[in-house]
Amino acid sequence: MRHLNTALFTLAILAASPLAADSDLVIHDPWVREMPPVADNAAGYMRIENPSDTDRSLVDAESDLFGHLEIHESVEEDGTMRMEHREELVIPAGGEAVLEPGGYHVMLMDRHGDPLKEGDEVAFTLIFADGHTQEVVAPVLRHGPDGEADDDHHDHHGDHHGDH
Ligand SMILES: [Cu+2]
Repeated sequence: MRHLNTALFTLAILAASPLAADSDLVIHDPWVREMPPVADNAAGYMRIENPSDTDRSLVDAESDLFGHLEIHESVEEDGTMRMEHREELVIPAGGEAVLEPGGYHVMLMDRHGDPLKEGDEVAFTLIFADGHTQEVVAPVLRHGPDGEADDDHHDHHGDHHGDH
C-alpha cells in the first residue's frame, strides 16, 4: 500500500508541474496579423509577463496550422526593415517581453491551410528553454489592437515576406 501511495503521489506531481509552470507566465493581448491570400507566413504578437523570480527564455514555438515557427526580430537598417531569426527571447524575472510590429514576433511559416482572415483564431504553443510550454489562442486582426498606428511596419513586413 505504501508503494502505491508513493506512485500516485509521484504521478500527481508529474501531472501538476506543467500547469504550475504555465501559470507563472501571463500572456496579454495575443494577436496574429491577417495574411494576404498569397502569403505563407504570418506574424504573431503579444506581451509576455513574467511575475516569477527567475528569467524565462522563449526558444521555439509550434502550431498545427504552420510547418515551422521562429522567433524573429524586425530591425531597421539603412531605412529598410528586415527580420532576423533570434535563438531566444528572454522574459526577465519580474518583467515582461513585448512582441509587437517593428520588433519581436513569432513568425508562423509554411502555412498548411487557408490564409488567416480577420475573425479567425490561431492556436500555437510557446516553448521555453526550461522545457515548459504555454498555449496561446490568438485572434486574427487586420490592424492590431492599436488600430492603424503600425501600418508603416506592416507594409515593410509584408514586402519582406513576399520575397520568401
Ligand atoms: Cu518575421
